[in-house]
Amino acid sequence: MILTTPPEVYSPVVLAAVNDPVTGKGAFQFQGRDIPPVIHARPGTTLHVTYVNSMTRHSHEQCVDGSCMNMTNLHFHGLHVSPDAPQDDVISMMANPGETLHYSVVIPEDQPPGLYWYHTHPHGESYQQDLDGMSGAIVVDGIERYDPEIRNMTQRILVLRDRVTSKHDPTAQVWRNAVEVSQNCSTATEVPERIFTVNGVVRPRIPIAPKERQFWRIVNASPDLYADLKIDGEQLEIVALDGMPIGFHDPGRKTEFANHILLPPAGRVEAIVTGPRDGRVASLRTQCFDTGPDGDPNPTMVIADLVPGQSHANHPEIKGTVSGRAFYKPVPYKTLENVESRAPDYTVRFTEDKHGFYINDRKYGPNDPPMTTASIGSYYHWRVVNSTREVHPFHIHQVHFLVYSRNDQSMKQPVWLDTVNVPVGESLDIVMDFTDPIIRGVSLFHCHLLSHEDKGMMAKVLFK
Ligand SMILES: [Cu+2]
Repeated sequence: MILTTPPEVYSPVVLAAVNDPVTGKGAFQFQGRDIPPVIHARPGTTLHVTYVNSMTRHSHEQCVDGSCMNMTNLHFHGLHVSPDAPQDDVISMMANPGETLHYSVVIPEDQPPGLYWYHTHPHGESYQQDLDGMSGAIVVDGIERYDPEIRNMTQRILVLRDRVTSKHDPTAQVWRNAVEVSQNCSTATEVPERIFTVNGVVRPRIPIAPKERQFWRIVNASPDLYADLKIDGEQLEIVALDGMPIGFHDPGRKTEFANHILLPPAGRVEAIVTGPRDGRVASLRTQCFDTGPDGDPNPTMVIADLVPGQSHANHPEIKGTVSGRAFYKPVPYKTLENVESRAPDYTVRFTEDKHGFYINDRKYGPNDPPMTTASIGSYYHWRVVNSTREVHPFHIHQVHFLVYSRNDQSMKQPVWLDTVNVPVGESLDIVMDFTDPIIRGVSLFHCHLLSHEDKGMMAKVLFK
């Protein structure tokens, strides 16, 4: 199948959570179809989303504490917005079946333009809902101001999700063959059961003419698969990571070439892709990723094929361009040096045992007080330590952070992200940007392997 683009919409959006009548799986319904839209937002506007929980009272799916309860809500991943209701609040805003939530999310004028995403975030049920595909892309318009060449390119939005190919499913091997799943390639010992889909399709074809340059915006919406993306014989020219143009804090940095890019669950990359010059078919693949001895298998597979051809057939209709100049936020060198060189202001330690998953030895409880407090207006030095035998992607709501040191070794090219993989047994040092008063309130940080989050690897932070 040729890759298709989901419907693209602006505020206001009406979205319903439903269950598939046959499989019982959760799904997002938009304008009568089970295809989650790409939500566009312009900086400086308010995004209104009416979210109707039309799921059944009784679920056939299993969540952490038995049958899922089908409660749900929305998280606007990566947006620098308020954590208070009716905005990006996943603690007190919760809809049981039959209830409706009304979101009005103020997107700041200086929100980095790029690719974000929305997904459900009910503690204890996040994993199953995300695995079922209750997620979608958000585009904050205006990225072409950071690289004007993008204006004239075909844009593609690729939402990577999962298809479960369990051993009990007779078609499982067919699917695994279709995407050329490798044998297990890491120290994880279980048999791989997942394959990636793109906008709901297994291994779509993406038309691109020889030497044509297209702008691809990719979100890894899987609850637990890593995507170490590469294209046969071609480099990715990276424009933005986790929604933030790489020059956002450093106007001197434009685009950067990479042979591959690791997207942990929730990670995004926006890159210029060039069609193979000799007109051959190339594939977008994920490479083997070793999740550690206690991790899940994460084998190589083909995600999509680049095929020679004209691209306008599935051209997105909405351009999403914004007039005016690009906004930059350089952080003074002295400020960064000061924050980076002092002892950590806060340390996050991931641990696990057979009873659960923990941050600083505590399992998350919805009624817990904040585990830490931060003063708005400052940069903070946080250290994230992984004391387990598997990887964990660290994510904090409301802000981006600068990853500058790994195991006490300064990184050559520090990078701003909102979700970062923390390797087995390692530590990362990061600079948190808590400068914007818009984030005031109680927010969350957690592991973005959503089954870990459901089992307790999450904590609250109070921004005051
Ligand atoms: Cu984890």
